[in-house]
Amino acid sequence: MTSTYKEQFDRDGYVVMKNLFSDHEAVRLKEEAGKVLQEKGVGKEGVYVGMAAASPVFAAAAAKRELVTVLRELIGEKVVFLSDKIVFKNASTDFGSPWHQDYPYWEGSHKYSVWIALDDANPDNGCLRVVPGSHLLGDVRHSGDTSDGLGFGNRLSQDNIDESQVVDLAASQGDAIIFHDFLFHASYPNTSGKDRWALISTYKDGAQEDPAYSWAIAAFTVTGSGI
Ligand SMILES: O=C(O)CCC(=O)C(=O)O
Repeated sequence: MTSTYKEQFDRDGYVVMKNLFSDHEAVRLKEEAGKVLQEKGVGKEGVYVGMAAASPVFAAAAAKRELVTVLRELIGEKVVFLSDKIVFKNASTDFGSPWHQDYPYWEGSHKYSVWIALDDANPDNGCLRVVPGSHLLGDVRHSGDTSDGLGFGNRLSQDNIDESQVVDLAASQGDAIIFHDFLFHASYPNTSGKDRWALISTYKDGAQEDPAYSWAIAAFTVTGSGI
């Protein structure tokens, strides 16, 4: 018997939704992201937070019906979208994200991030890497050495990572990976010279109290009426 999204999520700390967006929709999102980055004057930084605040195309994507159905299964009836960001890697911004958990960055109630491939992603161009089940270890924070300029002040130490347990999550354009904020995750650098753009949207259970996050300027309760 195949397990439900909820069973997989509770066991592994993540689930994969294949083809959440069609190729056509993913191309449209990438084009729109390019427009926003240009309007905002974003150059080589590699991360831009606040896509839904900048464009209704991303607010609609955040409320995509099939996604909201699964998020309700994982989170509960009142799913709140908080914010989203583009993490773009290309030939000139080829960083890999170091191993970390997301929880230390926002604390409060647990958050659920949806990593959406706007390009095919594989180990050569920077796909996501995870340690299945690591979300059950709780908050394992370490302050990281950020002298490499990549940010990520709350990193895991390499000693926390059992490489034999690591799974590379290659993804096709339009696939989505939903993951828990305790999940150990990282990504490869992009050594392919080709783009690897991803949209990462973050959600929470609206029934849980949280501080007023200054970055959640475009927050809304999702109804599943998006594209
Ligand atoms: O897309 C990536 O390279 C990873 C991004 C990431 O881990 C994060 O923003 O928390």
